[in-house]
Amino acid sequence: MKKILVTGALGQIGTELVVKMRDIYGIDNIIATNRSRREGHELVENGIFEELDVVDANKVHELCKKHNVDTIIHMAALLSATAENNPLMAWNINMGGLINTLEVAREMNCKFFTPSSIGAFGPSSPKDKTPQDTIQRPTTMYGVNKVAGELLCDYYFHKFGVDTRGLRFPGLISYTQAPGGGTTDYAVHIFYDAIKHKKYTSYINKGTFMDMMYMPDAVNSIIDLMEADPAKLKHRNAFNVTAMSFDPEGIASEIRKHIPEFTMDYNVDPMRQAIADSWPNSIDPTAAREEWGFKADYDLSKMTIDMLEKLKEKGI
Ligand code: VAH
Repeated sequence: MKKILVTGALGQIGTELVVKMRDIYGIDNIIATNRSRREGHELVENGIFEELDVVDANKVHELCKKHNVDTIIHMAALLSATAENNPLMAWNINMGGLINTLEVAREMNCKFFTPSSIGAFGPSSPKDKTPQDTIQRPTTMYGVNKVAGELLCDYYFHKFGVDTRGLRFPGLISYTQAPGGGTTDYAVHIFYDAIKHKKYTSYINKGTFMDMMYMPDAVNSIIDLMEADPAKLKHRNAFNVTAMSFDPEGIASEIRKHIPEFTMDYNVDPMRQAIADSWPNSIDPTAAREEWGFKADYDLSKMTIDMLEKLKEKGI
């Protein structure tokens, strides 16, 4: 990978991914793109930044040609809760953006990454240690987008030889850029409220277990997968990856080890609870471990320490 274009670069994953990739591959080799420019943002002011709405096929093509990219990291998409509130817009953006970027990858012979999600599984998928290869009948628009996206990326690999690779991400927790419109966002908000208010009201109910991962591990897994020997990949789109599985009570009790007075109550959001209930309690990342050496460095305890420390440094 020498010239890498990232879509959705100012999003929750993109923000940390671009910083890491600029550090590894050189600041002039990473083209950060986003639907809107945010003046003053470090990624906009330092390095190459372009405005790009991924539903504009011509603009996708124009920027990839202009910068002669050899790799596309396609992150721009609507997350599960936003998608469930706007299903047609989600289809247009999530699938329109994907086909536009895949087509340019085909024309320019680019390596290609886009994330899938545990949301690609549904109520009829095995709930615990969900296997890499199993039934995928999601009941959300986001899940439909992710399953269709996985199939489309595999198609572009088998039909056109595009080197497509993907990861089924769990909920991602980060302190740099808050997520927007996800179901697992509670696991980020809880840290901010614990520091600011010493209490949090969870919209996800107790006993609702979901896979989670700290953002540094997510960013490293994208880079490790993209650098992996293609001959070793039996799967491509997309690998199960996870670091931990917890419910709101689990993360609350870990936070309480550092903020003893922290309390939590519940005001369950029926829509996001229904989305969470349709997802696995835990997924099995064995294929990722065996095929390209996936590993996560942060467990719940280590992540909690780092999140609280970094958010306090930010002055939250
Ligand atoms: C969401 N954070 O909540 C995303 C993710 C597994 C969850 O796909 O929609």
